[in-house]
Amino acid sequence: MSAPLPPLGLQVVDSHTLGEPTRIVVDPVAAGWLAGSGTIRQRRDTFRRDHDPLRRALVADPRGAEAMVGVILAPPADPRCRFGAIYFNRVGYLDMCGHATIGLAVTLGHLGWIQPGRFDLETPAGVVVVTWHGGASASFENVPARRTARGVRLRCDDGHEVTGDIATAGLWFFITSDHGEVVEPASIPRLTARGWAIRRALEARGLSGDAGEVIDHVVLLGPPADRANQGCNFVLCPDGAFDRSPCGTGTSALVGCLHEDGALAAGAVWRQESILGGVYEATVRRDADGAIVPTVRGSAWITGETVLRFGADDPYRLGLPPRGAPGGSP
Ligand code: PYC
Repeated sequence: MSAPLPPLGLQVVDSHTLGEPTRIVVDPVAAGWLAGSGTIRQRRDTFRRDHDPLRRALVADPRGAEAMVGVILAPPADPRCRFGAIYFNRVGYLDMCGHATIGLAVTLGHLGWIQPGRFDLETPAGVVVVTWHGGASASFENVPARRTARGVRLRCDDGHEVTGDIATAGLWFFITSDHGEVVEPASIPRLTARGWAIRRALEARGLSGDAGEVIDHVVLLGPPADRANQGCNFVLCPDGAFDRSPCGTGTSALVGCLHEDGALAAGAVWRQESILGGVYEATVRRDADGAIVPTVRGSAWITGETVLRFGADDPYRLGLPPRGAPGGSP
């Protein structure tokens, strides 16, 4: 099969959630890329098989940006849901993304496609309950948070030892306070290097999610810069960029661990600061099965309503080639 090409023009709405960029494809042509039967997760997998080059066309250089997460909307399979969505970045797909879900709610509100209130969203990770509070404010009740390993000691290839937890809340995380770095903007290159060393150590130990998923997000915790908040984080994402926001799924996984440790009561608010100072407010509740269900609230702002152009003679209409490929970029 020949590689799919993007249409000559494609409508998108861009936003940032506390600095972390999201690109929502709102062009009706894109729903056709996810057409067919099956769950959003199954249709995402078919998109990956048949249309993957479109992913980099949308979010990699020169049209996208490092750290950008793209979202394509599609009709849900789950009758409870109003929308379905898939998430992706320059290097692959995300089963769920918190900052992009907040960006999605604000974008749908901006377009007049929703009114303030809640709707159910089918994601590859499961059903997420999204609330647009009006203006820039939105929240999502995530899929349950689960810790699968506690106090995991890793020896990194730079000789450093760290101890942390493996947890999930739509994505997989290694979460640690014991990393030996100062969590502040001046340390971002060191924190990035520490995050990669932890990822290599996880891989070397064969540690993964419970269905073999790569633990591809690393959360390094530190004290907050603002005493109104409870903690600060640096989150290394799979494409090597750091999350400019406090990471919606990472905050979900963290509050799940805190609740299990007895450090956060159900309903109490945890204010999670990002390395850049943006704040998410998170709470947890226990559902009828005892699962820990996190809710995260944050803010997003529209940055552009654009028609992306993919000229037929543009050598980079599918984005710059990936890292490691000839002429490639990160
Ligand atoms: O907010 O969940 C999140 C997220 C994941 C990767 C980047 N942001």
